[in-house]
Order: sequence, then C-alpha cells, then structure tokens
Amino acid sequence: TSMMRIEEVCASIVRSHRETSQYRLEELQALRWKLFSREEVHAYQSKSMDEMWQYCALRLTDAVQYVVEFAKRIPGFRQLCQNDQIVLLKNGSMEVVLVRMSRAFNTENNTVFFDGKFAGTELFKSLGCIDLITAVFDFAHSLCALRLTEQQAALFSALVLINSDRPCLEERGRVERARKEVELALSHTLHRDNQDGLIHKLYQKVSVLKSLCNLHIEKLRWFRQQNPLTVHSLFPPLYKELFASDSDFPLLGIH
Ligand code: 4D8
Repeated sequence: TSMMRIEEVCASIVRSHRETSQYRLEELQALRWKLFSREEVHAYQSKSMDEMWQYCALRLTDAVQYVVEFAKRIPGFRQLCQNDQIVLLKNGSMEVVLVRMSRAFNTENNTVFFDGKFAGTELFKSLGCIDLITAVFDFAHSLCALRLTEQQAALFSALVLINSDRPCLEERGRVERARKEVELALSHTLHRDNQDGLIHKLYQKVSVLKSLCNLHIEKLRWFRQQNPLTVHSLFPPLYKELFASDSDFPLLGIH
C-alpha cells in the first residue's frame, strides 16, 4: 500500500465520519450546559420499564442507522459480499455507537446527550439494568480520557467495524485486507500526531466494547422474557435484527 493510498483512505474515513455524525462536536460542546431538571429526570424514572425500553431502543436504533451509513462509506466496505457486510454491522454497529457516545459525553458531571439534553445514569433507572448503564458510562469516561481527535475517533470507529475476527465471515481475506488499510491509516495518523503509544490503549478498549455489547444483548434477553410482545410488536425491526438474534429482517439499506 502506497503512502498516497493511506492518505486517501484516511481522508475518506474522516469525511465519512463527519458526514454521518448526527451532531458536530462544537454543537455538542455548546449544549453541555443543558441538563435535565429534577422534574424531567423524575418523569423518565416514572415511565414503566416497558415504555423506557421502547424509547431507548428507538434512540439507539436511530444512532445505529447513522453508523450503517458510515460503514457504507468506508473504503472497501461496499465491495465486500452482502453476508460479510451484515456480519460486520451485526457485530460492530453497537460498538461504534458506544465509541460515538464519548463525543456526546461530559466527563465533568458524567452526563450524556440523550433526547435533547444531558442526562446522568439515574435518568435510565426504569430500564432496570443500571449495571449496564453504569458500565457504558464508565467506558465513555475512559474513552474521553484518551482525548482522541475527531480524526482518530473516525479511524478507530472504522477499525472497530472492519474486524476480520468476526464469526461467519465468508471472505475473511478481503475483510483482512480492508482492515490492514484502516490499521495503516490509524497508525499513520497516530505517528504523525506523535501518539504512537495510543494504539495499545485503543486495542485494549476493543475488548471492553465487546463485553458491553454482550451485556446489552443479555439484558435484552432478560427484558424479552418478561415482555415478549413489546419486543415483537413495538421494537424497531432493525433493532431486533441486530440484537434479538432470532429474527430475519433484511438489514436496511444493504442491497
Ligand atoms: O450520537 O443518537 O443522539 C444509549 C443510547 C448516544 C443507550 C445517542 C444513546 C446513545 C447508548 C440510548 C440508550 C448511546 C446519540 C443517544 C442515545 C450515542 C443505553 C445511551 C449518539 C451517540 C449517546 C447522542 C441503553 C444520539 C446504553 C441500552 C439500550 C437499551 C434499549 C436498554
């Protein structure tokens, strides 16, 4: 791979990230003072578990859709066979949402931008899985501590997605080659920024992401046991396809 190719891949991934982020970093920064009031937090806490799950599934699916769009614009992704595109998105889209969450996270008061204002963990109480929420917030906090630039965050997101270790890939070699390019682009950027040490810290984060996603799926199973009809009839099809393994909806937009 030539230097020019690496620069090209780099620029293209950064552009894709920028074009598919719902909010610009400056926008989120400017909104940091907008916190939910005590009464508003109480209103979320008073929702039924059912209602809060539905709402969060909707918000999460919205964020996932932007990640699907990001994936489609990563060099090489659209050239993979449909099976492999779906495998990568099924396994990686939630991970990228959690990487993106750190952009929307305020470490000064441990709040995240959710539904128009900044919210702490207590707002999610009625979900009944505060351990998941706390773990997700802790992760956002630790990723923020790395102080990634937008460019680094973009390349790290692509690296999380183009993972050739995912089970059930049909053309693993092609995924490996696409991944190599992303890896080169990331290490090139880090080297230029004089931050070669960061790469190890980023690779450590990958395993945390995996365990968080497993915990989310475990919680969904637990919720579905109690409210099977809610999941079946009221959750977004894309959410079910990605996280509730037994459904067979076509992944939106991948054809
Ligand atoms: O840019 O799309 O506006 C989280 C969801 C972020 C989950 C969203 C969420 C995000 C995960 C709602 C529920 C991260 C942004 C807003 C909605 C990612 C938790 C908080 C996006 C970045 C912050 C700001 C609950 C957006 C983890 C798990 C899901 C269940 C259904 C229980």
